[in-house]
Amino acid sequence: MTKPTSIVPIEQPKTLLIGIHSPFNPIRDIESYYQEFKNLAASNGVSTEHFMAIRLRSIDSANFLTQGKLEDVIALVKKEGIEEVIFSDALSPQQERNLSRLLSCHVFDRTDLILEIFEKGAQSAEGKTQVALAMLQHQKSRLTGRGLYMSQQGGRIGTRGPGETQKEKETQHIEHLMLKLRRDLAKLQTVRETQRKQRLSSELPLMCLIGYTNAGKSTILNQLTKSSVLAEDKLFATLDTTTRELFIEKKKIGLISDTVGFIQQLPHKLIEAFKSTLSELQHAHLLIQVIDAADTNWEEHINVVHDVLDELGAADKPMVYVFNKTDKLANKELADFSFRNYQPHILIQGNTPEGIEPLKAFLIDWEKNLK
Ligand SMILES: Nc1nc2c(ncn2[C@@H]2O[C@H](COP(=O)(O)OP(=O)(O)OP(=O)(O)O)[C@@H](O)[C@H]2O)c(=O)[nH]1
Ligand SMILES: [Mg+2]
Repeated sequence: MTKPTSIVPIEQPKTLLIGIHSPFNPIRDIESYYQEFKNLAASNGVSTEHFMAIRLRSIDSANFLTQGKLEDVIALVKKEGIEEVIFSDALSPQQERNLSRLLSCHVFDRTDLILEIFEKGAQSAEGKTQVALAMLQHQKSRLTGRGLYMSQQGGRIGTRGPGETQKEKETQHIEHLMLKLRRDLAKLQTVRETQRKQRLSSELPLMCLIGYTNAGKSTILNQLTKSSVLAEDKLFATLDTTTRELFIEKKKIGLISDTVGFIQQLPHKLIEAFKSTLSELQHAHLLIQVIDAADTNWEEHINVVHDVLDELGAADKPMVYVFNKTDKLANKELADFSFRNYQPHILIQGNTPEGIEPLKAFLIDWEKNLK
């Protein structure tokens, strides 16, 4: 995946995507999980031509794949001349290293894939710093364990061989860089905090569009505020928070923010890193959770969003569930029945002026009742 930047176009390596179905990943609709994984790869410019689905009954702690499956993958990698393999799930640093050696090619996991999308897509100084911090944290965790292997080369186990020293040096270097980035981030956060205070002093209610990636948040922001925030059929199209004034029928309702989307198994490092961007949520008067109603995993997506909100300390905020993309539903009434546990909720089609009307009506009522 990671390529050095160069003006000469570099040919993409031949990549094999491996979709994992295991007891540790209890996904209801595995096909849609695989599709999401392929979308993650495609959003990163990785070809999805070579895909292999693997069902595991157990996970091998050292190599992730059990022996038989490992042999299947080795054979395919040889036969197709595969140069890099990406797994749909997270691998431990040791599993990633062992697989890399056994398959004789680069091995990446879901976290690498997501981090790289974020790295390529971050626009603002804050976004870029946050991603750089998350990447360094990831790199640091990848050093763990290597020390023992390296020091065994240097002498008896238990002695501090040259490997350990090398690892310490690298760790120190990374920690030094991380410290610098944290300082930069703190400065940027001060600016954000000042802007927020100015906004709060205006006493306008703040609404935040939140939800799973690709649910349609930016489309809705654009439709409501006639903006032109990037909205596309790509995972993590939005990485920075955008705030706009919201007028409905010429009445100023408040401020509305579009935020970065969530995804299942969102690397913890990224949640940590994006806490400052997402701090907007903690100040929101209303969370507008956008859900792709046509995605068979919609309920799991809601659970993912709730887990992340918990982690961000924003789980108790008033929320409206906005089921979007109703034009893609075969039976709207039946679907509405399955959404009944999520209240209050509305159904919309965010990409047309008529389709967004129920959300406008809801927000007008909500604003009236605020007083
Ligand atoms: N059919 C249909 N497509 C929609 C609707 N709303 C949004 N889309 C499409 O869904 C895709 C994702 O929309 P975005 O607005 O970028 O989604 P997002 O939630 O902002 O995604 P991230 O920023 O990646 O988290 C785009 O291709 C939109 O055109 C809708 O109501 N119906
Ligand atoms: Mg978006």
